[in-house]
Parts: sequence; C-alpha cells; structure tokens
Amino acid sequence: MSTLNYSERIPNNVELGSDRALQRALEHWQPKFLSWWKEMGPSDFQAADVYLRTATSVDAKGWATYGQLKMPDYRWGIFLADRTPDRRIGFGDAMGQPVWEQVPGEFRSTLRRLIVTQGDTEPASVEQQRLLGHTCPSLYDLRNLFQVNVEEGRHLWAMVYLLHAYFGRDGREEAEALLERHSGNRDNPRILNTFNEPVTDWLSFFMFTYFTDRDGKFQLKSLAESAFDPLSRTCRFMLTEEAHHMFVGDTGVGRVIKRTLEVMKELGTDDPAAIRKAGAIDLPTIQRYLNFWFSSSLDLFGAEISSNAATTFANGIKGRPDEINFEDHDCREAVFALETPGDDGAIRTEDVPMRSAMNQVVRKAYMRDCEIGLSRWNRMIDKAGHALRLTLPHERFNRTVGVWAGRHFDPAGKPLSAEQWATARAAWLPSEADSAFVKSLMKPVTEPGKMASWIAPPDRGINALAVDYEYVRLA
Ligand code: BYC
Repeated sequence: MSTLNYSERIPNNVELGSDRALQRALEHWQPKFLSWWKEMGPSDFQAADVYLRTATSVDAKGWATYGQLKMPDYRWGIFLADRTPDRRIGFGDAMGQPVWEQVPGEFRSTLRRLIVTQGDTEPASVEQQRLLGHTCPSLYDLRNLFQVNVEEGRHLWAMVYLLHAYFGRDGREEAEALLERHSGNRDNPRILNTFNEPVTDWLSFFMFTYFTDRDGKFQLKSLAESAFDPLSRTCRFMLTEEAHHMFVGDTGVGRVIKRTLEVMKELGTDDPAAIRKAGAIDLPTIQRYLNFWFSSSLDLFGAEISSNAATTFANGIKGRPDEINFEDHDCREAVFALETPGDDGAIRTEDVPMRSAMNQVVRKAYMRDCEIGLSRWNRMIDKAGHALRLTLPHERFNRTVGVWAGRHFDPAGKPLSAEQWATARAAWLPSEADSAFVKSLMKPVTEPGKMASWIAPPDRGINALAVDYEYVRLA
C-alpha cells in the first residue's frame, strides 16, 4: 500500500515531484486556497491547537494519525486510493473495456462539470459552517467540527488536483472559480441549492452532517464507479473520510435526542414549552429540522427523469453506488416504475427508461440508508416510553428540484393546495420562532468535558481518549 510523501510542499501519493508543470500549477493555487481558508474557513480559531487526524497512508488501517495542530498547518494533500490492477468499466455501453487513465475528448466537458459540481460542495460546506465554532456545545464537538472542515478542504484539493492534472487551462480556471463562488452569495452562489442554506446552529450542523454528507457518500460512491480511473480512485479515498462526517451527524442528533428524553423524564412531561424552558430541544422541533434537511438533501440527487444521468451512465462516467450488486449493468432495455404528477394533479405511475431514472435509483438507496439512524433514534424514544416516532417525510415533500417541484404535499405525500400548504407549513418546517429558540441555546461551552444544556455527552472520546480531554486548546 502506498505511503504518502510528506516531504514535499504538497503531500501526495501521485508522484507530484516528477511532474514539475503540475506541481507549479498546484503551488500557484495553494496560497489562494490558504487565503480562502483564512478568510472563509472557521472564523477566529486559526491559532487554536486542535486534536486532528491527518491522512498519512491510504490503506484501510494506516490512513489516520492524530495529534495537536493549528488548522492552517494541516497538511492538505492529494491522496488517491491504490490502483486496482486491470480495472474494467463496470456498466454502460463500454462495459468490460479497460478504464481510462486520461479524459476522452468527447467526455471532457461532462466530466469537468461533474468534478466542478462535486468540488464546489466541499468549500461551500466549510463556508456554511464558518461561525459555528463560536457557539460549540463542547470542546469535543468543536474538534469534530474542525475535523470535518479540514477534510472538506482536502476534498476540495482532491477535485482541484483532477482539474489541474487532466483539464489543462480550463481546469485551472475552474479551480480558481471554486474559491470565488461563496455559499449564499447573491451574485456568485454555490452551484447546488443545499450548499447555499445557512448552517448557523448546531442542530442544523448535525442534520447537515447526517443528511447532506450522506448525499456526499452516495455521490462519491457513484463517481467511484467511474471509468475515469483517477476520479474513481480519488473518490474511493474520500469515502474513508466521509464516514466520520456522518458519524458526527448520527451521534450528534442521537445525543440531542438523548438529552431531550432526560429532560422529559426529569420534568415528567412532553410539553414542548416546558422542555424548551429547561434548555433542551423538544422532539417536534427536531422533527421539523429533520424535515427541512432531508427534503433539501433529496434535491441534491437531481431530477427524477434526467438525460444527464442517462448519458453519464451510458458513457461509463457515473454509475450507481455499489454497481457490482446490480444484476443488469447495461440497463438499455430496463424500465423504472416512476411516480409522477398527472396533469389533473393525481399521482400516477409510469414506466420510464431505467437509464433516465438513475438519479431516482440512487435517491431511493439514499432514503433507505437514512432510515437506519432514524430506527436507532426511535428505539431510544421507545425505550424512554414515549409514543412519538421521528419519520422521514415523503420524497414529494418540500421539493424544489424534479417532478414534484412547485407542487405542495404534506409529510405523508398527500397533495395540498397552495393555501393549505401556506397554512400548515409552519407545523412541518422550522419557523422563525423555532430558529430563534434553537439559536438562543447556542452558547459556547469550552470547559473540557462539559456539555451544553441541550446535548448529552458522547459515549466515548476520539481515538480512545477521554471525553474530557482538551480536544481544542484555545489560543
Ligand atoms: N441545486 O438532470 P438534472 C458532498 C441542476 S454532496 C441546483 O436534474 P443531473 C458534500 C444540474 O446541475 C455531493 N441545481 O441532474 C456533502 C443541472 O444543471 P446544468 C456532491 C441542481 O445533472 C456535505 C440541471 O439542474 N456531489 O459531497 O442528472 C459536505 C439539470 O440536472 C440541483 C455531486 O453532486 C440542485 N439540487 O444530476 C461536503 C456529484 N440538482 O448542468 C460535501 C456531482 C440538479 O444543466 N454532481 N441541478 O446547468 C452530479 O452528479 C450531478 O450534477 C447532480 C445533478 C447529481 C448534482
């Protein structure tokens, strides 16, 4: 297994040292990245010592080493998973042919578009979260936020490497533009909608890392199937880091619920006002945040019927996660029974070509994956003796992309008129009052081992350290 070369300015396992032109291009980009990090990355914590893991080799066991460091000193680098010998294209029209080491001319703009879209989400998420450090519920959580942030920064590096190494001048221009678009910016926003939503409280952060990072998992798995081998290898390595981000979301939401249940028990009530007064977040509010982040993340899979998806599948550019588990890797003849809105407003099912429905196939797999955490959270609620269950809203609910966009549905998927929706939406999505309440709880807790009132401590610390370890030494 490869060891990463840390002696160079840009740590890498792609033999950057022997490609002077590429090295120069990346060294030109590096200071721009660092200025972006200082300006748009975690605000005011650049001098703090943070207990971070850094990749030092790309095999399953050795890719993480831990130590205290200041974030600007983090060794952002370029790491690809090892080559699979004699790897073949696993789906589409060119199934069985050798994978590509270079970008075929006819697929250049499609591949560039996908890499840019993927790359754009990484710095976007860092920007979305840049103020969160000021209201951390504990040093343990603060460290996890920063770990997620530095790794998203590295994922940006991963995509920028591909743009520089394989797309010439327009790749370099795209790499610059990745630092110029900004989350929520009116004139130059991030490409995908969810990455323009503010993440200014920790409940949103945990929902984001549970639901939106999980979209990342599914998209990276789809791109890991790509016939363009450098993209596949890059995504395979990124997936090892992504797992921790979803862990942060899964355990974060779980700990919020645990604390709420404790408070409900102490008070002997499930009255939201009483729970809020005691400094915890009532379950209906948690459900509304969940509804928002789940429905927004569903949009990230693109339209249900997509000629882009059909083309990228046919050409071997983007597959389905774990393509090997499907029986039919060609899908030219296959159809997908897709629910769509009829002209009369009624919902009907129509057969659409499977290749055009690939976004929906992946979205469905994502929805099943999201259920796993919910079952765990619901078991906690059940054990505590409460009847309420958290649920994923229907895929039709609150969509702005695809066949359901511009229509209204309740969380069970029942069609509503615009008036009904306007009246009822505050019951299903976070209201301004919810947001004001959640924000009112966001007060920093920075004493080692101490937690904010609205979240339970984690079961264990990072890398076998105690929960009360000083994970961040504030400057
Ligand atoms: N917002 O045929 P369509 C992650 C655009 S998350 C705005 O429906 P297609 C992470 C689309 O771009 C994973 N625009 O969809 C998580 C297209 O525009 P153009 C990120 C949208 O192309 C947390 C047009 O609508 N990676 O890593 O089949 C923290 C028609 O497109 C949206 C990727 O997404 C939207 N929600 O699929 C950090 C993978 N949806 O090109 C990181 C790369 C669609 O006609 N991207 N549009 O101008 C892709 O595979 C595809 O671009 C999409 C869309 C799946 C996003």
